[in-house]
Amino acid sequence: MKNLIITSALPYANGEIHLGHIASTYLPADIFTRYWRHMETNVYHLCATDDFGTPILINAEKESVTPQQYVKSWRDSDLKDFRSLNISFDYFSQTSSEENIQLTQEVFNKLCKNGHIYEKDIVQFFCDFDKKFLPDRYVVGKCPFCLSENQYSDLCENCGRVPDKILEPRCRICGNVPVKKTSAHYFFRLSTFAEKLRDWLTTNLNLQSDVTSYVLKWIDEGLDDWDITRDLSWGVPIPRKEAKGQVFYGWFDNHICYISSFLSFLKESGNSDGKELWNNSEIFHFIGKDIVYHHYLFLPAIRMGIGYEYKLPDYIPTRGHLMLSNRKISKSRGWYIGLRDFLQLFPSDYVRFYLARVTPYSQTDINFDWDVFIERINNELIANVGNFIHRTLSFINSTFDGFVPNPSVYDDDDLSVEDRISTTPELVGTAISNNEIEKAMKEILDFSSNLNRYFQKKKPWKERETAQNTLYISASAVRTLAILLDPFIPVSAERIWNQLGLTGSVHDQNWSRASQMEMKANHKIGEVQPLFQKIEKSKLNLDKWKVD
Ligand code: B3M
Ligand code: ZN
Repeated sequence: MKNLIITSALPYANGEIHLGHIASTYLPADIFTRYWRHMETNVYHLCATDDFGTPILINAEKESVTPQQYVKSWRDSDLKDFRSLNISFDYFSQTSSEENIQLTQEVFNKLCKNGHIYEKDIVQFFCDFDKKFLPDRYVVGKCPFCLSENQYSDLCENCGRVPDKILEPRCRICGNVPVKKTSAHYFFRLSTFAEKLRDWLTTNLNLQSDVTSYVLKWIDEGLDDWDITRDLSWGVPIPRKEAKGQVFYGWFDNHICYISSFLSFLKESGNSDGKELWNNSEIFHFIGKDIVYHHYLFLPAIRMGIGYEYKLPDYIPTRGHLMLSNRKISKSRGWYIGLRDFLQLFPSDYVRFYLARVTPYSQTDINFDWDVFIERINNELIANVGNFIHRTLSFINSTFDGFVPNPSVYDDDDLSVEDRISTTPELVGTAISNNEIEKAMKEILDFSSNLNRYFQKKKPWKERETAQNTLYISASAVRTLAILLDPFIPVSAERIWNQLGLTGSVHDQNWSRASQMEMKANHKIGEVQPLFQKIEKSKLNLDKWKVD
């Protein structure tokens, strides 16, 4: 059986999950995972919290808790949020786990042995006022590549590059100009992997070409070696006597957690040969476009550096940022939609439906617009899909006492619907497996529109003779819809399944059976209820998110 390992980028244990994370990463990964669970495959959807780093330490200090307590509370909160949106992880670990610490140190030792690490004294920013070394995000300044102001020293959000030497530095905590201090650091020789990376990027045709083309440009410009040491107490300790008080940079250990969580998960399920299974699986790392550099260069180079002991990703599905009413999301300015707030107003399936409907498989930014959201829920999810299902099931109740009628000889209209039932599941499945979730959603909506037209044309409330065929076929189509919708809106799909009075769970149905008309004549359907409720904008309080 085919094995798929699917990872979603690890959220920092340092703030709430918002719709931006969901749209670019967790929802696409979850739809993909849920689809593959309907196919005969072993699927493992893994994630973890990203626990280490200066921001987390500083925030824990501010709240007078230990960093362990701090990350635990965010981990609990993230898990709760993911569950409320029905993101179905098989395993949710954390980068500060014993297993990850151990594997990270092991990887470092192997890299040293293979000659990919060297030591160098570096001069670092130190804030005399805060009495701290100021790594990464704690120094802001001007990007040396694109000259954009107010960028972090480890990632320019304007051009996406990792600036080695930020211009006009300032301490982000207090705003003072930091002083410089020297300490010995370990460096990973990323530069020596340029050709191997170029090779991999150009021969792995599963990668999205719009991404690889700019990553290749970065290689052409020259790659800098990576400083993987931080003078900090909160992180994976560097396993060297002389590095006492130093830890690894979070981006050294966090992606190793993809592997360590898989190994832990398997071990807990009684399988100790995780490495072999990893290497016999297709590997997918789902990410947002802001962490392309780390996943297309750093991560593969480290796996190469330890002798390909764990295979490289086959796919790195990468998607754009979510905009809110066409403006960039900014947590500090409060311009974002927290998942928890959103789910207080709407059922989880509404956000899943909408984001799946508008999220392309590309770098293009995704826009969240309230009017479009309301329109799509009301007109597509409810007036199209919900309407067909509800009218079919209500009609069976009112006219056939809740029993699926017995069909007779089909006419051309019936045959054409039968044909759509047999072909649509494959179209939808292929689109999902190509990661084109918005295309898959359009196929389903198209199928459903067609079903509404069929029902309308056959007028079963008038045409008593053909009504039995119409309702038998429509009930079968509802069953097909339940399976097709399951990866996207799992709660509603299960409700449809129950309203059809079918046994078992829709989540356990084989995808190929969606293309068969398996409703039995004389089958008694379940209790019928409207699936969705229209959104009435006037009754919503959206003040919090008003565009000014
Ligand atoms: N924790 C989140 C981010 O930079 C970061 C991802 C790690 S994935 C290995 O968006
Ligand atoms: Zn820049």
